[in-house]
Amino acid sequence: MHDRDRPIRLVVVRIIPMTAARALSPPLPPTDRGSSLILAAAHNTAAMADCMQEWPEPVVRVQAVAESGLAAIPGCYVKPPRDRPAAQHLATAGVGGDEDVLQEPLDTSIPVIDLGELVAAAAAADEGRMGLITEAVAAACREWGFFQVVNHGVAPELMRAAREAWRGFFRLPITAKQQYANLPRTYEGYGSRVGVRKGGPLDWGDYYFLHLAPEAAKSPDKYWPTNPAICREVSEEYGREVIRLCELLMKVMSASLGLEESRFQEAFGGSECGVCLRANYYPRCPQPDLTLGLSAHSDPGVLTVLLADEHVRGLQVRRADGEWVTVQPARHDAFIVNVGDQIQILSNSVYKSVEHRVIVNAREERISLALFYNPRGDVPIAPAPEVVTQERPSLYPPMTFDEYRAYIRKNGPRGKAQLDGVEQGQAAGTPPENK
Ligand SMILES: O=C(O)CCC(=O)C(=O)O
Repeated sequence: MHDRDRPIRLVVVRIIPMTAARALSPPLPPTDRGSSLILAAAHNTAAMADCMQEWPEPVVRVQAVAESGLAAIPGCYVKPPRDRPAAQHLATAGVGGDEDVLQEPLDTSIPVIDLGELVAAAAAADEGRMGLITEAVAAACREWGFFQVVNHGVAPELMRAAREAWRGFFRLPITAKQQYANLPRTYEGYGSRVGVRKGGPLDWGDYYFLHLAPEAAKSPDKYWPTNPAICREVSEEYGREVIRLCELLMKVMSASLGLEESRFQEAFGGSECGVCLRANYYPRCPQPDLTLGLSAHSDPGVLTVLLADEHVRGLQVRRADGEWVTVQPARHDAFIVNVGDQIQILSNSVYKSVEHRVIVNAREERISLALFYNPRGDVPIAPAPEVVTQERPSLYPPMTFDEYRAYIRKNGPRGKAQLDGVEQGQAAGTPPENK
């Protein structure tokens, strides 16, 4: 392991807010392990700010590699054998009509939850209807960390329009998209990598990342594409509607854990929660057996609402037994919802965020829209006192999302390493690779 890789873990293991860490002076004795880690974290945060100004090497668009006609993918996209998709998954991830999409055996499908009655009750301000589905949601969150929702209140036409607007963007010539090229400091814009480690492995996908909320974080004029013309307007409306769905899901998930309906929202920053959209584009790949569209990761935020491609499968979820399962969208207008790391922290690991990844396809490109509902950046998140008991003591120290997310932004997707690193009682500072 190179020295340049080591600071990663120190950013993750801090125990007090970074603002306080910055104020610490002079250095404490070297025997004070906690304090020296905090100082190291502060130092590394500054170092990280520097290294996150620019990408470490020229960014190559995956679309350009795919369109170059190479028969073999460049080595930077080749995954170690243990991370490659199994042959039978590639065979079932093909393209197909509706019958094909609906043919997978039910026992490998993540649960599908019908929100119809709840959405109607919410529209009629009929409180107290939550009990209708809390059990199903609790079971899905415990067993899978993933579920699909149908009849969720977001219009199918809007979903289709959002997909098509972003498909339109990715189909533009690369030169037309370059003006939106992103930088690692905010990630906003058109990107082709996550993580700033020089020579680090790359995934077979391009993306577009933008902030939808809070209002102060949004910069449509600076960061949102104007081509296709519909993209801004549709993204705005899509964001508004899916955020509403997230707020409903927060209530249901909070109630499903036996907490007040408003508990999650309050804990994660009330009306100041952050929301981002990541439109993913996975071009055709000549060697899908060697690579991934997106490496295994759990989502750092609260929850994610994914609109998957209506024709091409690709999302895989790691089941409790360690097997990868290809997700079968229940319908073209279904959303796939997953528990993020912050719910794992707040629930003291009763609900767990689950690793997922994306496999790619030799015959078809694939598109997906992931909307990430995140905590307000500066609110320390820790297990809710209601779920901490003597038998189940708190597993996580408080940490703000801004600090937490820095790990992923620097390192890119690495399974659940960022969460494993913050569990109380673990050897603080031990790099995930060495565990
Ligand atoms: O493309 C997909 O199906 C999943 C995307 C995803 O996991 C992400 O953007 O974090």
